[in-house]
Amino acid sequence: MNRRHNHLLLVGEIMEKKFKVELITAESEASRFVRHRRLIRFPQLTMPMLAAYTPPNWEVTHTDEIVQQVNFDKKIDVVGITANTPAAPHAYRLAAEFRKRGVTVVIGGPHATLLPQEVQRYADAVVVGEGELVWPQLLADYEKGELRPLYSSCQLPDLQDMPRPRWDLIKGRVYGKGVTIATRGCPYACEYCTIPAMYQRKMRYRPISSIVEELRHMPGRALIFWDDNIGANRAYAKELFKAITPFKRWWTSQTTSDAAFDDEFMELAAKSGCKALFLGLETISQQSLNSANKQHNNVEKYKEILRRFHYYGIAVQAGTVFGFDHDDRSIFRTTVEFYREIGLDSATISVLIPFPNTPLFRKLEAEGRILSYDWEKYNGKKDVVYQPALMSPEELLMGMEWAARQFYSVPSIVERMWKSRTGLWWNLIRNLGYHLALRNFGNVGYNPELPANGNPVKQARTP
Ligand code: B12
Ligand code: SF4
Repeated sequence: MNRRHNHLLLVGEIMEKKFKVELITAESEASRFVRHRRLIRFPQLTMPMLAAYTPPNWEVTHTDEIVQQVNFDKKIDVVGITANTPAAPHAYRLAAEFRKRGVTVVIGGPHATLLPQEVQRYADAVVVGEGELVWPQLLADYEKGELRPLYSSCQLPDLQDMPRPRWDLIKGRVYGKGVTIATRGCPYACEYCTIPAMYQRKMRYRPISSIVEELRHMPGRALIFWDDNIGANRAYAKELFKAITPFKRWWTSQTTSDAAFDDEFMELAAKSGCKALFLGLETISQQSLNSANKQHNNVEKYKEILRRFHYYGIAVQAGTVFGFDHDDRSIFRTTVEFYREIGLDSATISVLIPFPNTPLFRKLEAEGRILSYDWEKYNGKKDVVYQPALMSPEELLMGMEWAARQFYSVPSIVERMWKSRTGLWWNLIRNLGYHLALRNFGNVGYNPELPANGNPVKQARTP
C-alpha cells in the first residue's frame, strides 16, 4: 500500500465517523491542586481503555483533568465521565454543564458502581461495574435513540480479546504512556476496599501472548500494570514475568506482601525489570488488620518482607492508612519509627476512607459515626469523615500530616535510603519529590501524643 492509498483510507475512516464522544477523567479540585504539583504523576487507564472499545463510527476525544481543562463547548453527542468517590460532586457539576448544552451524559467508574441511584440524578445513563461489554451496546442504543438509564454487565468481561489501550489519548508532558493491565480483580475482601464491589471478587487474566504483543507496540521504557493484585495467582504471574523479560522494561504494579516469601516469584519479577511494587501494608497494628479482614498481612513479618524485597532489588511503596479503631495517638510516631527501622523506600500516607457501600461504611453508619456525606471530603488527605475510636478527627488528620512530614524529612530519607540501598537514583528522586510536594503545603500537622501547647501549626492545608 502506498502513501496515497493510506491517505485515502484515512479520509474514508474520518468521513464514516458519524458521532462524537468526549471521555473525561474527572478529578476533584483538591486532587487537581495536589497532583498538578507533584513531580511524579501516573495516567489512569480507564478512558484510553474505554476508547479502544468504542465503535469505529464514533470519533473519540479525551480530557484528563490532571493535565487538561474541560472544554464545554466542544461539538459532541455524548460525554462519558469516569469518577471516583471524591471526584463525584465535581463530575456532577461537569454533567450539569454538558446537559445545559444538550449533550448526553454517561457516568461510570467506582462511585457510579457503588451508588448508581445517586448518580442517575445527574446523568442520562449510568454504567455499573465494568464497561467492556456494555459501552458498545450503550452507544448503539444511543444511535437508535433507545438509551437506557442504567447499564450493568450481566456477564463479566473475560479480557481474552482486550484491544490495545488508546495511548495516543494520554496527554501531558510528564505522563508516561506505558500503562496496561494483565489481570483484573483481587481474591481478598478487605473491609474498606471498593475492589470487591467493582469486580465481584472474580479474577480475570489476559492471555500472556496478548500482553507480549501489546508490549511490542507500547511506547517508552517504563511500564505500569494497574492491576489490583498482580501476584494473586503466582503461577500466572511467573509465566508473565518470564514472557516480558526480553522487553527489558522497568515496571511496577501492586501486590500483597506475602509474595515476598515466594523466591521464584521475586526472582522472576526482578529479572523481568520490576523496580518497585506497591504493597498495601496499611498499618503496623495486627489488631487493626484483623478487624479490617486483612489477616493476610502479618506485621511480625514486615521487616523480613522488606529485607527480601531489597535482596531482590525491588523497592517497596507501602500503602499506609491511619484511623483504624485500634489506632491510638501513638500510632503516628510508632509507624514512622518502624518504617525508618526497616528502611521502607516510600509510602502513600492517608487517613482511612469509609467509601460508600463498603462493609466499613455500613458498620460506621450503623454505629452513628459517619460525620459527613460530602463525597468531596472522602479524599483521605484533607478531611476525616467519621468519628475515630481513640482520638478526635482533628488529631487523626494532624497526626497523618505530621507522620507524612516526618517520614519524608531529610534525616528519614537518608536513613531509609541507606538501609534500603535499592534503586537509589530513582528512589531518591521519588522521595525528594514527596518531600518537596509536602514542603509546598507548609509545616502542617502535629504529633497528637504531645501536649497541645507544644504543637506547631494546626490548620488544615489549602485549598
Ligand atoms: C490508577 C489509580 C490511581 C492513580 C490515579 C491516576 C490518575 N491520573 O488519575 C493514583 C495512584 C494517583 C491514584 C490515587 C488515588 N486513588 Co486510585 N486507583 C487507581 C487504580 C489502581 C487503577 C485505575 C485504572 O486505570 N483502572 C483500569 C481501568 C480500565 O479500570 P476502571 O477504572 O475500573 O474502569 C472500568 C470500569 O470501572 C468501567 N468504567 C469506569 N469509568 C467509566 C466511565 C464510563 C463512561 C463507562 C461506560 C465505564 C466506566 O469501565 C472500565 C472498563 O471495565 C484503581 C483501581 C482499579 N482497579 O481501577 C484505583 C482506585 C480508582 N483509586 C482509588 C482511590 C481511593 C484513590 C485515592 C483516593 C487514594 C488516596 N487515599 O489518595 C487517590 C485519589 C486520587 C484522585 N485521583 O483523586 C479507589 C477508588 C475508590 C472509590 N470509591 O472511589 C480505587 C478503585 C482503588 C481501590 N482499592 O478501591 N489512583
Ligand atoms: S488486598 Fe488490596 S485490592 Fe484486594 S481487597 Fe484488600 S485492599 Fe482491596
